Amino acid sequence: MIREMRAAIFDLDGVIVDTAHYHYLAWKRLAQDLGFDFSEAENERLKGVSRTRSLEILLEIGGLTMDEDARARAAARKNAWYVEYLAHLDASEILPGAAEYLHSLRGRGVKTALGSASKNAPLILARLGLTPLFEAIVDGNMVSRAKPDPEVFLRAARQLRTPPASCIVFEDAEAGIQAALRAGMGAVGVGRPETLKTADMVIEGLYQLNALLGIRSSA
Ligand code: B16
Ligand code: MG
Repeated sequence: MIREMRAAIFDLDGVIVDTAHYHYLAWKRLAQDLGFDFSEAENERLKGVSRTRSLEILLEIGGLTMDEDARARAAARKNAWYVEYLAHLDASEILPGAAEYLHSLRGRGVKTALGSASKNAPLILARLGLTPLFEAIVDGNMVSRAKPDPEVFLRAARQLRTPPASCIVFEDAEAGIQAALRAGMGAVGVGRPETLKTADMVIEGLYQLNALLGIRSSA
């Protein structure tokens, strides 16, 4: 289906910046504190998933159960470590071509929004110096239903005053692709076609779109 892109909605982790590694370090630290190891391969299961659900998966991997209070405390400890790691984040960690692609969209009058599960998204955008490139920011603090529910992307479209059919979502997680499709939006997968099977198209990174448009990408 060919559609006019009047608005572009971006996931954060895995599309604009690779914060997955910092999430991994913080979850691994929690796992070790709880007495089990947590591998990078297992961390793949947490990508794009909310903090609460990530903890449930981690506990399942460690074969542990916790009551609600203990889970809330564990998630808060993990987040404190994660935020500590984010203190060192800077613009050099923006994924190749992301900033240039956002600039080019704005230059062509395409509206831009962020649609991320992360409650730390505003902090991350500020550290990367990217906040001014988004007209709307919808993050994990503003939604009650996680991807694959379309809530996050529908809210972003509403804030941009753009009908869903004129929005394209850029996402690295299959749950996010599902959310975009359920919202009635176009879905561009960022990553590998094997893992993003239902996307309308898949690219390796935003730098590829710059190449098509003749724009030079950083890094
Ligand atoms: P936080 P995205 C997601 O970001 C991450 O991919 C996922 O690993 C993380 O658990 C989730 O945000 C929640 O993050 O703990 O910072 O609220 O890919 O939706 O931009
Ligand atoms: Mg992501």
